[in-house]
Amino acid sequence: MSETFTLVNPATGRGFREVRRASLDEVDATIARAVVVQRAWAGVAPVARADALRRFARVVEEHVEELAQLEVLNSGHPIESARWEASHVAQVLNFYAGAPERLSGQQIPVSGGLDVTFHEPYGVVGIIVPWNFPMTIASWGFAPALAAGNAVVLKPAELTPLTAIRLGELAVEAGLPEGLFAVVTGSGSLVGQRFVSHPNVRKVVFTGSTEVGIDVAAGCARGLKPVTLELGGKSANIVFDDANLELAAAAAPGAVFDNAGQDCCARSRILVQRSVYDRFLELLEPAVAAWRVGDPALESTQMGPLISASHRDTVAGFLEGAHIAFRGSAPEGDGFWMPPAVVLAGRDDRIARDEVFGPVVAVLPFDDEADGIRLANDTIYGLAGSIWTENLGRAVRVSRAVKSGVLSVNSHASVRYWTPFGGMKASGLGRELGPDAAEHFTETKNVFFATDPS
Ligand code: TAP
Repeated sequence: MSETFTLVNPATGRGFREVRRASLDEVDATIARAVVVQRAWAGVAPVARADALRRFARVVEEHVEELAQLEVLNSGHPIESARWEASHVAQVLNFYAGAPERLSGQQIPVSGGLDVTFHEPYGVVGIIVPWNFPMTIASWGFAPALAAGNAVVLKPAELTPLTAIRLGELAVEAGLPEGLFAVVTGSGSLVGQRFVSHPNVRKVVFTGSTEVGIDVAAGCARGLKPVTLELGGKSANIVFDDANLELAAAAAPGAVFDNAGQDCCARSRILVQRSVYDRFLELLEPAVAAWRVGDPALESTQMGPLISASHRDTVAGFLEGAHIAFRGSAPEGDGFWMPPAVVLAGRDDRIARDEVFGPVVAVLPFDDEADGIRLANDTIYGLAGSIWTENLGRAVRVSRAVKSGVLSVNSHASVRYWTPFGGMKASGLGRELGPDAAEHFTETKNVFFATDPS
């Protein structure tokens, strides 16, 4: 493996920068330094840790435009999305800056003394990030982990390291100790695996494919270290015949084609009640035609290119032999462009079962509520999903019956930093974000103080 990796602008297909691959010795040295820095950080007064994270948040806020432009260049995200993502990182930091002073333990009644619990940080936490949302997914790990008194070593995806590298620099500019939040670039098989196998990395957070996630979990099991997994999805957008069909159809393209479908929460299966199936498709077609695919630098753009040529080939493979009902448009040229596609699928078709991770949606009919629930759950995954109905009782019944970690009714919103996020079944283990995330980066210690030592 060469010592550097060439970054390619997905909108032009042209290489623009070389990034170093860390060696095993460098990874080990970074972890060793993190061990030392973490001891001091855990001893910092909670209010001072909170202040440090608020300063980090402010510095990120001051660099939103720079971070957003890096994401446009490196990942092809539309500029408006990239600005949202960079602001989101600052908000996540601000939110978890409130955690150090709120990590309260318990006082438990025990005779003969005082029994209390402490939330102790793990030590060094390893965070492995995919290429689809390089900034936001990184922050979901590093902000609560730091707040809880841990050090963080973070590995961005090799394809998209630029915003993570910059966030590492901004942490130091904001006054966080050097080495407390260390970004290590390099391959998953070397850097990522070392986080898994190194005895001094005491917890791992992995986001990416289910296949690699299973390997990571197996490696963590060998080291008896906890792991949080955010994996793939095949989320259902369930449209009942009592839904506001106009709203449901207008919202459907954004729910699956946002970030060119490279989103673990993409509603990549639209399940439509048979009685309104034709009408829904009639409404969906103009909404897909209006979806603006183009230059990610333009504020009017809703969807940019795919991340790489090879990923585009993989996505295109799903369309071979598929019954494409209609497509949107995309620019011609050297970038990794692909027009969105709407496919009419059968329940056993590969496109209705496997995660495509591209701008492709499978539409399937269902008969009644029970059949809709059965179809929604007919997948190994269980990350997100949406339910469109005007019937409150149905909304409650179906949202309790669909086995997914994050559901929305008459909406596609999945991600808020103050509500929990994560998947069931093959979509993952554990939860990120929400009020409890900092606690997930601690382990409980129980201490009994005898009042009458014997
Ligand atoms: P993965 O191969 O799973 O990569 C995700 C992260 O894990 C990257 O940082 C990767 O590093 C690292 N990694 C790879 N092999 C590893 C190993 N053996 N040990 C530790 N870390 C390792 O995903 P991908 O190649 O980016 O995408 C493949 C498919 O995964 C996609 O098509 C999609 O279906 C799914 N995916 C899902 C998500 C989410 S959010 N659930 C995100 C991305 C991809 P390098 O890339 O630097 O090698």
